[in-house]
Amino acid sequence: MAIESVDVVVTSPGRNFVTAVVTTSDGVVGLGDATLNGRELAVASYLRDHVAPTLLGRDESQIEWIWQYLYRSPYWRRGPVTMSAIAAIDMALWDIAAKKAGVPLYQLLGGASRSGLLSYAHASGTTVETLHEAIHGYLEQGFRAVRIQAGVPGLDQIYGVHDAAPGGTYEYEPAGRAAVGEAMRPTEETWDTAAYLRHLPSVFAAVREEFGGVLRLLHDGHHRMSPIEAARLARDLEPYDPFWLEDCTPGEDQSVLRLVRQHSTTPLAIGEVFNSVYDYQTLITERLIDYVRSSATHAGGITGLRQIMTFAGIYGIRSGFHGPTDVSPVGMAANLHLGLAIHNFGIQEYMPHSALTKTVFRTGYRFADGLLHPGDAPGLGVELDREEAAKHEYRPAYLPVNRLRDGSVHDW
Ligand code: CS2
Ligand code: MG
Repeated sequence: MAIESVDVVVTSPGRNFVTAVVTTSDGVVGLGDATLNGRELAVASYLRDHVAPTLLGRDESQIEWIWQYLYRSPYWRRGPVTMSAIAAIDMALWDIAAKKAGVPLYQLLGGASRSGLLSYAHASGTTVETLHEAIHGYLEQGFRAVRIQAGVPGLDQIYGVHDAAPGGTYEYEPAGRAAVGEAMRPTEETWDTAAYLRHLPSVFAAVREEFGGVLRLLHDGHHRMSPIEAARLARDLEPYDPFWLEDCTPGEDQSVLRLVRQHSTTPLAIGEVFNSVYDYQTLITERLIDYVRSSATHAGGITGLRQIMTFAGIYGIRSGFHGPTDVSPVGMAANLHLGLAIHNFGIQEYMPHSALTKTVFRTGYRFADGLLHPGDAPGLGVELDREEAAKHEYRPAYLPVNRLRDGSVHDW
């Protein structure tokens, strides 16, 4: 059989998503996530203008060959736009292969290595009190692990820190959005690393005091620290037994993690902005991290992410796949199938999509008792309702920009 069409669906049910829809000559449809937060249309064009025409008529069962073709043939390699586009095609081809076999995708990846995937939720609060409320809310939902982010005295608004909305819902959407057809500029937030470093250990202390020692606590540093600042925070959090400290420094310079390692035993997670196994080369071979944060969506699909996890497995490094709302339900399902199959699964981030998003993407994965499972429908187990998708036009949306008090642009 052969690839008959490759469509690209851009939809915005509450936030933007880009989906590749691959259809075969015998009528099987596969879905792939190509959502790159804030740069969605660049990937949509890459797929429509440069990838789709080269795939028509090719044998859709040659998943590895097509991955290598898309990776090696354009001359330009890697980067988030290219790798998200490759990811979408790769996921769609795996979806098709599993649908044709009549099995959930994890069965083609070696079968289940476990019964479910330990997942963590995003708990945050502008104060320690509201943070505690959020954690209590997630514990009631069954979570056994939470990422904790908190307000810092003297800073107005911090990315990823929100109090529960009226009615007690903890869902939030981090990107600001314009109206359909309107331009927008990202909002700017003021950041102060010294104030953050002074405050955060007291937040961990308060949470341990309230919730005891068993609950798994994670924290995301959003690439904001210098190497020595990161080393200090990793050391200061150690008494509170964090599950991990994520993105403590910007990811580009892998060697700086050596310094952080010298000063603490806090487990480290990095990689949500990485796109390929080469981004991890030093980190993995020198065991500078404990968890791989990539998602199938931004690391070349199931094929790309599996390469990373096979390499990481040799060094005892485990997965902590990126699962924010900007990874679409299709990308999330890809993470779950791979996570269920690999031996070196660690934990899965779970930021549930809104009810509106789920009217466009019908998902089969389930959450119970702290664990996610991809479900047992053939393929990825996600359906795209194209009629519903067409009702939600693309709207420009950007993450906020981080600036220091003097106005200079800061890492995040
Ligand atoms: C965050 C994300 O989930 C995380 O760990 O870092 O919210 C991230 O900021 C967004 O996915 C960026 O697109
Ligand atoms: Mg993160």
